[in-house]
Amino acid sequence: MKRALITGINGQDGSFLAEFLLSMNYEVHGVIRRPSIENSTKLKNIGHIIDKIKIHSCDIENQLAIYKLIEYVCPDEVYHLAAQSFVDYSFGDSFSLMSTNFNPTLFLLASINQLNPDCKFYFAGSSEMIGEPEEYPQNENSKFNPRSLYGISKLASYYVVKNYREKYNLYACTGIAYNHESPRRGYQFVTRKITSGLANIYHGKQQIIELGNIDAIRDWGYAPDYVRAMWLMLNNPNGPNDYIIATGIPHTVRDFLKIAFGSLRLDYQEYIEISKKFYRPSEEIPLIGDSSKLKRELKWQTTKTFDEIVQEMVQNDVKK
Ligand code: G4F
Repeated sequence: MKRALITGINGQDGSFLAEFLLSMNYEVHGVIRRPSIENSTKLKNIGHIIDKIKIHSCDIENQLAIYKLIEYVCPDEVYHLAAQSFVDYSFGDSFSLMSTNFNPTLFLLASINQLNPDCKFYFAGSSEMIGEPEEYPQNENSKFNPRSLYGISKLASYYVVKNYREKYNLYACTGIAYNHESPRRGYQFVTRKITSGLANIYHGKQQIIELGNIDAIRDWGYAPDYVRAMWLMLNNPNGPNDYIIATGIPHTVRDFLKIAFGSLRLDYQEYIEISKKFYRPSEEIPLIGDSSKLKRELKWQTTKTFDEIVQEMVQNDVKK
């Protein structure tokens, strides 16, 4: 039986990945911060599988704690998903963001290299590493040009992963994932903000949703498809490599609104207010990914269309 360790196991991706690995007969270990363990409402994404997985309380910003964890669990595969993942284009709390998003990657790789060099390592990279693209769609050779500290922190980790792969021969790789959604998406991201706001409107608990630029374009996929890509990357017969994970299909926030509100026979225009406070720096070329390498080499496929993802999220929030 293979043993996997997931950082960020109670997040959207971590919880889907844990379910997927259990279905593949893995022994699944997850890392959670102590405050999350003590606050059971924060374990909502993994509550239904909590008896089937092993949870470790660990501060991943502490190098010694990471070292001991790798020594204790001795995993075959590590999926490093934990991060402060909301993209803030101000450079507000820069030090804590770097400490959360960059240091643990280095601590994990250094520990694996020393204790367990046969362990495979996945790092959750992001389209924010490409940031402000020069071409459309973007592929694995596109230029990196991050424009947020979040993107910089992910790019710094990407280079550490690449270095450990090239210098120490570790099986370490980065998935450059574009936006991916599900009913487990955090409430601050635009898709969940819309579906949870819509559910409140539908039940008479809210009047409007305040949004930023609804003509912003994104490449939105389905989170369970993206965790399958992570596993495929760690079980690649050709060895470790970096891949773009994306649908390649552009949609606006307005498209999302139309489908979401339309599914409840409502007109979104009556329920939204545009607020400059949610505006981001303008984007001339949208972040849309070309995942043909992943499809060609690892036979990855998507299972849900944009419409189906929106409908699933709306139905889930209305029911809740
Ligand atoms: O949902 P978002 O906040 O996601 P964003 O910034 O694209 O980041 C997500 O995807 C990245 C790439 O995969 C990840 F790296 C990152 O961790 C995260 O998962 O915003 C999506 C779009 C943006 O263009 C934004 O300008 O929605 C637009 N938007 C319009 N109104 C809004 C709003 N975004 C938010 N969060 N709130 C609004 O009111």
